[in-house]
Amino acid sequence: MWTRRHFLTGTAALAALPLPFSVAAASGAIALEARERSLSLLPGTTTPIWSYRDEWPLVVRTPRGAPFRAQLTNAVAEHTTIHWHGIRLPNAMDGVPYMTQPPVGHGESFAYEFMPPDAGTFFFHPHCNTVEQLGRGLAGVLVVEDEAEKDLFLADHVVAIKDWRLKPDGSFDVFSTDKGAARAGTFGSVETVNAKPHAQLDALVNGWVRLRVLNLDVSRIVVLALDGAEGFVIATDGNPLPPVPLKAWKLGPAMRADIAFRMPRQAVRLQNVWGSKPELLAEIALIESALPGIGPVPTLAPSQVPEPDLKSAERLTFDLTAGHVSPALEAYLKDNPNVTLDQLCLPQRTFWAINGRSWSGQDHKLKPPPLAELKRGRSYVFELFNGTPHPHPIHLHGHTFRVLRYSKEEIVPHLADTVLIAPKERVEIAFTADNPGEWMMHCHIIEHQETGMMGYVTVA
Ligand SMILES: [Cu+2]
Repeated sequence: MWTRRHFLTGTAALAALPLPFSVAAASGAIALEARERSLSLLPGTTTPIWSYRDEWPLVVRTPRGAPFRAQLTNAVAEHTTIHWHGIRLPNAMDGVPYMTQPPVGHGESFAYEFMPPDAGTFFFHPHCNTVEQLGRGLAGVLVVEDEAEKDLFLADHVVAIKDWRLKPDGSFDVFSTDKGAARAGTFGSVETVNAKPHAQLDALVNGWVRLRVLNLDVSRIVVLALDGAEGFVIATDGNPLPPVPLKAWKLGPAMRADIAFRMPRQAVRLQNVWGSKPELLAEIALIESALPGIGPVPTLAPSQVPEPDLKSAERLTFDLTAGHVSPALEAYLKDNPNVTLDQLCLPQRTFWAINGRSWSGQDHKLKPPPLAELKRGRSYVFELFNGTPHPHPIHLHGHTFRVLRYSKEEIVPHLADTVLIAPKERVEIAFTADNPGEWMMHCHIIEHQETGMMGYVTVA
């Protein structure tokens, strides 16, 4: 059998190695210093991004089931924390300021330590003033590796999608507008993949390629398709599933998909087919090889997420609605695009709600009652209904859920930590509430989160 190791002795060895900006966190704590650094995103300009290390995107690799330690030091002017998105970890490590830990002020430090129970593609980001902190670049990719997977793919590439709100001189523009926050989000002006217009990758002909695609943007939805090879979705939000042929796979903000394909004797393009014409996300160039072109799609071992008991599960409904913006006001704003809500002197910037309740704000200092109190060990079905005219990617902390069904669309049931819900769509997710604590549930279009589409559930 051809394995990655055979190639490490040959001249093509480099193609099989992880990307150069990967950091292995196998021993000791990885140092993450949140501070301003400079990155060129627009030709001839530099942007004062915020990042955790000198590399962007930062990719941290760590083994599954072994202690992972990260030391956050805050060298930015406001408080911050790190949320480890999608990792089933103890509540105290979840990185939600005021709720699970004190905020980490300027000059302060915080030690995160947990054992990632599942291998897969995850990421991390702040959970306060997120539209601005994540907007400025504070994010990292966390690849949890399983020993058994290491020879399955000859190329293993990260594809990190993130847009930036930049002025022509490379400086940051305002991160949020009322117009965007009250609708589909305020979009970036510069679209990037791995901080470039598109990612340029390579792979050995006939070798199996794994693309770890992450939507790190705060607003944009992409639809993945492959041109030049037959692709398969092999994991969703880090969780393996039996290979599903890739036709058009939707990723809202915070969602991930691992894509596998066998490298043909031609370049392969990963595209975003959301709009009217396909947009290039990544180009995978070929490296000649004498590999045989046979064998099935490599399959990953399933993650050890407890299966919910659907027969005994309690059913709870969550309605996603507009908050303080009435349909009449919405129509007025549409007709008067230059009028902002600030000019209308509304009491607070609250546009969205879950079950009629809005929890807005850039941090979580003032805590409302929970959306639901769950019993530890019990199975739940959450029915999420989107009564708004915009899609919402809803993220639940601390648990991985099974996406059971959509009311308006055929889907492949799969595991996820974030589920994208189209307008007027009703989605059912199920999970076992096995992780005690207070867990955020919110939209990951960050402006929606910060203007009301945010809540939490308790598990006790
Ligand atoms: Cu939303």
